[in-house]
Amino acid sequence: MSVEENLKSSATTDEETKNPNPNSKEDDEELEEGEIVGEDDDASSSSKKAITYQPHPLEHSWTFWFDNPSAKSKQATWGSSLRSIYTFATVEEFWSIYNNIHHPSKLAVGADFHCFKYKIEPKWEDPICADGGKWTVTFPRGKSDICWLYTLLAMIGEQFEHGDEICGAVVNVRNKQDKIALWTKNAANEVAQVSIGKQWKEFLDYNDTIGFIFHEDAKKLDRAAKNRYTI
Ligand code: MGP
Repeated sequence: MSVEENLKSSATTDEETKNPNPNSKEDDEELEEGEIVGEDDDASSSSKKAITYQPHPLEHSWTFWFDNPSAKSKQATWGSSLRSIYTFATVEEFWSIYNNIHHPSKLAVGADFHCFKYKIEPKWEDPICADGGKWTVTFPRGKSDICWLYTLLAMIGEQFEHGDEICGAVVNVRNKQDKIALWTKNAANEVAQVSIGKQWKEFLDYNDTIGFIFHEDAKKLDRAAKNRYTI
């Protein structure tokens, strides 16, 4: 089952969806999925109909962040134009935001769009990211939308064996290409990083070699930082 099918199916097969709404039906009466509360054979009761709603909580809350290219070009220090835009904690909240925002192919060149675990800032300076690093995949300009979605679904759907290692992901829209990077916590933990990188490539069906850069190297060496791991 694909990552996307997995997360979507969790919205319909979870036993929780069968729980009655405590506010509107007797505790010992089981509701069928999709049943309308208050519905019975008596047509006169139709005016009391209400639809059950049971959100599907994610393991973690996640925050979308955006760095606007025009504000970024005027900033004195890196990160000063970075803004958190929305935090979600359920499958339903994820789709409601995802379906109403621009995907990478529609973002302006220079934009950075991030999805990070709640309370982790998408910066080398964040204490949880500080000893971490990132895997990066690249795409021709405008061709990263599907892989961005699959990356989000794999993260929020907890598909990674070493999911605790994950901080978040960012898509960078640039002139020549789009880049998606997966940020992790403990760069020195090679076993965990390699496992994450391999699983990510499988989820994306991405066959080119990818590299892992330590943030510590990027801080010191900037563009000259070399991959510490490749797969
Ligand atoms: P970038 O936006 O990740 O890559 O970093 P871009 O724009 O595609 O450029 P390239 O270098 O990959 O070709 C661009 C620059 O922003 C970096 O070289 C750093 O100087 C700065 N920068 C990026 N990040 C993620 C950080 C960060 O977390 N903290 C700080 N202080 N600077 C950063």
